[in-house]
Amino acid sequence: MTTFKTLGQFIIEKQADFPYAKGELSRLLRDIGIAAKVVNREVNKAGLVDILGDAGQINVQGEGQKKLDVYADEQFIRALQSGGECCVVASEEHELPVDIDSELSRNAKYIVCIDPLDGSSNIDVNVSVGTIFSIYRRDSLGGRPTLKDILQKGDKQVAAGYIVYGSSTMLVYTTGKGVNGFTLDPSIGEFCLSHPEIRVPAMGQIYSVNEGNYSKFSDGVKKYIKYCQENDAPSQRPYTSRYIGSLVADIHRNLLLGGIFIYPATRTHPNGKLRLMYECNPIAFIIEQAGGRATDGCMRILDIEPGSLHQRSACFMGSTGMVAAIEHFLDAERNSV
Ligand code: P6P
Repeated sequence: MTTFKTLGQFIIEKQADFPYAKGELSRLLRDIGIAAKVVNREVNKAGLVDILGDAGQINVQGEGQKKLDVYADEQFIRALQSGGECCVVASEEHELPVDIDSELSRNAKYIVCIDPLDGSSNIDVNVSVGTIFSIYRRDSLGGRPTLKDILQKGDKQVAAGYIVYGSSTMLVYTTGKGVNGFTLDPSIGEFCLSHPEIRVPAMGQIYSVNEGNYSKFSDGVKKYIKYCQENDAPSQRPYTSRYIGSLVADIHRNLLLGGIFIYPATRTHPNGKLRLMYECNPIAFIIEQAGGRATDGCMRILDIEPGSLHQRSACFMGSTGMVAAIEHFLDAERNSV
């Protein structure tokens, strides 16, 4: 039986893990939790009000922006502006960083990279969507933060998390001392600790990949998929393919049950599709903190040196044993060239 504890109580309690903490990161996480509740309210009633459909704009990714994309982006930026603990936001919805230059945040030391509403193509068909965030401490002192402050390796994250707006709404995050999950109780409007100390099983039987791209995959990825289709998992049960097309939903399932999420380089996405700064890095941080593994097929995702804000990366993330298995096929492919 998990002790009743709200996200706010948990954040304050865990602040003791950081002897020099002055509460800024705690307040920043609180601000993100507040925005998550506001976005959740709109996601939950998306079908009832005219907030579905395209916002008629195209984002930096060249993707049609859904109204909820724009709304979520506005709500998280607004919460971070009013909270005063963040100096700049790098958002999937903005080509350039959004400078949070206000009296309140003048000396803020945290940077937030965020995908305000991931999986938004699923909004209109009522499939789970999510928010993904990554928090860094700025390196530079004084003046406005620079792009160099933002483009830090994933290994330098001070915190990362996601919100999954699904059958229930959950916030899962890490500050580098394990992973904890909180479920929103709408009756009291609080995220409550529901999944303490999440650990991803070392092996699983679920593989998540868009097999519609099969013809565009490398031989190594094809060999892994074929292996899963023709063999039983170590549990002596057949491997299972599960793919929702919403990163947060696919990762959340594999985090809890064990499994691997695969978005490899393909002919149409030679560097992978998912963005390093606000999708791969935060998820990789969470997966590693839960005892799993996250690589781009060659190296640890958290060791990738970012070159640009919206750069993409291949990713193989989840149960250690399953990521190691696909790396075996990828290594064999590289060595056969
Ligand atoms: P595909 C959603 O657009 C997203 O960024 C992730 O949430 C998801 O995992 C991926 O793209 C799905 O991509 O090419 O399989 O539709």
